Amino acid sequence: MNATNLFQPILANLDFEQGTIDNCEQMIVRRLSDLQGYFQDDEAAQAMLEDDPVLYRVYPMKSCGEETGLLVGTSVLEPGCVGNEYFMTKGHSHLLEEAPEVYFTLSGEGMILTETADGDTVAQKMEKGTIHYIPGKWAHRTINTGAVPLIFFAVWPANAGHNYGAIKNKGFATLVVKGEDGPELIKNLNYS
Ligand code: PAN
Ligand code: ZN
Repeated sequence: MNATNLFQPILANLDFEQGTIDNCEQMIVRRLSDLQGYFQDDEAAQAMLEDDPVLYRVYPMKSCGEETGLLVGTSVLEPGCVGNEYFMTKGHSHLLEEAPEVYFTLSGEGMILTETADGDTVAQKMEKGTIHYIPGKWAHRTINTGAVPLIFFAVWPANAGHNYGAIKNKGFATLVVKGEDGPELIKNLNYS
């Protein structure tokens, strides 16, 4: 078969320190202003908006265009808090509900919250070397509970798509907050 009729293999390099991928489609930057309404302590969030810190960046590796293939990307989630809530990603489920995903933690410390539509939560600690298999239908969010960037590598189906609406509206049933002795999981009283 003629190789020119096939999707072409792609090569990229991952910088393990920075979490960047050089052959990157288009870096996504999420600042605090992109997550308005996501944190419980709105007063604290408003006060931080002047600086509008970067919460995370996503580096999607260039795709070969295979629609039923896989997408690959890294996420770099900065350390910090809004009130007592750690910096976190928006969180989403996949538009193609049954689409799963794998996260592989490269560095830093954090949590991955996976949650069903009914609010059943599974929280796992993320640290260098942990692999997280997220089955289809589970919404997922990552939280940086450490003092350095949380960097992880992700692989998901190219046709998965992202559904942010449900999480934006109702949040996650569980929150990860900074307690006296470190991260604590608490019930989200505003969860609807
Ligand atoms: C990840 C996430 C990334 C950013 O690549 O998209 O960590 O999180 P949000 O998309 O929730 O802002 C992934 O889960 N892709 O499917
Ligand atoms: Zn995902």
